[in-house]
Amino acid sequence: MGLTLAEKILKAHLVEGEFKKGSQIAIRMDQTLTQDATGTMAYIEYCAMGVPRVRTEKSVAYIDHNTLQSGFENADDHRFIGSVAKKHGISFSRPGNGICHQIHLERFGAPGKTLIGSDSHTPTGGGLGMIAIGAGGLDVAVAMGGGAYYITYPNIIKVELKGKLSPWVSAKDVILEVLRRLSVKGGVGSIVEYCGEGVGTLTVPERATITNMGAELGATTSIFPSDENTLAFLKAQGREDVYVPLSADPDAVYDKELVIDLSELEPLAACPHSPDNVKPVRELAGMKIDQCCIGSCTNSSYIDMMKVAYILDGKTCCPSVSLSIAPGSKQVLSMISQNGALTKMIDAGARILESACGPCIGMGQSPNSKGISLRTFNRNFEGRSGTRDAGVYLVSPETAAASALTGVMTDPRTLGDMPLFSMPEKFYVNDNMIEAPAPVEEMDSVEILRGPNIAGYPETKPLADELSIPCSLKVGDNITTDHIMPAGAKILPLRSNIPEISKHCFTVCDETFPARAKELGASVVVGGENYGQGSSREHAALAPLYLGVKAVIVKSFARIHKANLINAGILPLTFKNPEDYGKISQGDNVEFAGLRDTVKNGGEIVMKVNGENIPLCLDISERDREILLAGGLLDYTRENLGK
Ligand code: MIC
Ligand code: SF4
Repeated sequence: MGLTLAEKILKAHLVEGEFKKGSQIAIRMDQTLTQDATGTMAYIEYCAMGVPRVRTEKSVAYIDHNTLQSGFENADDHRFIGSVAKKHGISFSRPGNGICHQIHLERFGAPGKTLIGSDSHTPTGGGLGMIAIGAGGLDVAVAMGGGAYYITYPNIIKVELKGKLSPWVSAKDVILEVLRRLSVKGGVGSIVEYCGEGVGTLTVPERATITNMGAELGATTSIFPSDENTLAFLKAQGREDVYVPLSADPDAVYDKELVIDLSELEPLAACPHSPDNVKPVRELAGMKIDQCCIGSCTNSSYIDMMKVAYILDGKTCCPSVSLSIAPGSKQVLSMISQNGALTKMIDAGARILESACGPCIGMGQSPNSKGISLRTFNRNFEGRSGTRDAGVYLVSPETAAASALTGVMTDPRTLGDMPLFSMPEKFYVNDNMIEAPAPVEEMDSVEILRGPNIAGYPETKPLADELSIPCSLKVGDNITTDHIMPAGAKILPLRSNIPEISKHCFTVCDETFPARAKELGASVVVGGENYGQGSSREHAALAPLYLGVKAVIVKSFARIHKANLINAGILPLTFKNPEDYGKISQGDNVEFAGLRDTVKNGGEIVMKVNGENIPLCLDISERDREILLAGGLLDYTRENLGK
């Protein structure tokens, strides 16, 4: 039986486990990436492990999230990360160099390699034919130390692309169509593998837009074959030496198949407040808008920017619309400045932002009250923009630029003929903002620069055998990590300080939660389906850990968040009978007995609430059981390094 492309790469990197569906496998990671909002914690954890130099082929630390320096905190974090990178063998991408995923695609990604990143959009690298997975900082720290990454052998979903995109329809519309069909839960436990004749019509940056937003499907990762377009991209980046052709075997077997005819697609938009709430732009046309934001790791490539500049050329954006543009990297910004495209944007009235995440993570550019914002980003969760009652629509750069001119949602197909936008034969390469690590003989003399806002890892304890504690919070379905641990300009600077950031935990749902949980000392949280979807931020587990949350009991979990809970030593439990969700209320006391034994040996966990026994499942691997017993991955790793 043939193998899928994903299976081929996983097999070549297998270090432990049986290569069969449902079993846990350990994968060697060739590369790692971190960004600054998750990076400080990841490097605090890495340092706690005591491995002097990273054991990967390539590790890169990017600064791209917390670039709004309205106090000393973010700048201190940048310096800390830079110094750790220099000491321990990690390349350091300085602030201003651009968004981690865009740069990694340009300068470091390579077909056939594995990459783990402390950011959920790490699968962007799948556009180059690599297995690129988002994870919590601690998993990335372990990978930097040479440890494997553990996943459940995934299902493989085949998406066959046919035909060719029509003018003004773009890669964003492809992934929005996949989201429309599969939903934000449709990719859980799966790798999405693209194939078919339509693949050859898409450039690497377009493929990367599609794999990037595979994160919104809940997928483990997404991947495209490596073909002549991959070679052309790598050649244009001066990196053709890393090219290898890769594709699935013709007789590969998939768990699920989907066919998308590219020529039938039309411009789409994900409506508030979920990336899978997708409608044709045509149906929304004429809706008054207040803001357009173009950029993010999804849509900030050179070609995206060239399309936008073409649409804006010689025009002025509508007086009632604020248009901001953040080119994805210094490479993209330099190129559009050299060829005059940037001038066209500036002339049209665009507000040019630094090459960074910016508004995507609520770092500025929050919309006006009840504002309608069109964004080329990947997430439109409630409140993420920084304005609680804003309505965010996720659209392609073409739709955003066309709408910025008219002031209403506009189908870009009304723009007339579309010229050919082709990938440059040579990208402008200048890696001067990527600092090399110190040579081995000098690393001891590199001092780690730690600012006063950088606190340590929260205290952990081995798993208790018995618990009798209250439910401090009950929430509903599709709770995102932006609900659990909000981001934005005010809260992000606290990412290195768990005691401080925990004061904002769950405040989107209930402002009184942090104080209540802290006072209770120990409690459980109850939730519905797809709990913890969205980002990889381990702070959504570390803040609850700090506040004394011992178990999270839900109908189902999103992958990265469940792993982060285990890493933090918090029990991730699911209701055996989903209707039991109704039997527990906030404030109820819950009791567990003989926990250590059941966690160790498997079997049903019983929770006693209101005199009734409620059966719960703990669907995790042997290793995860050991991690929970030890009190989290850091303790487990220390114990095992000791051995
Ligand atoms: C996001 O898009 O939500 C982030 C900010 O990039 C996160 C990481 C973080 O919270 O720092 C992600 O996607 O993992
Ligand atoms: Fe940055 Fe937004 Fe991409 Fe997250 S999704 S890495 S915040 S640009």
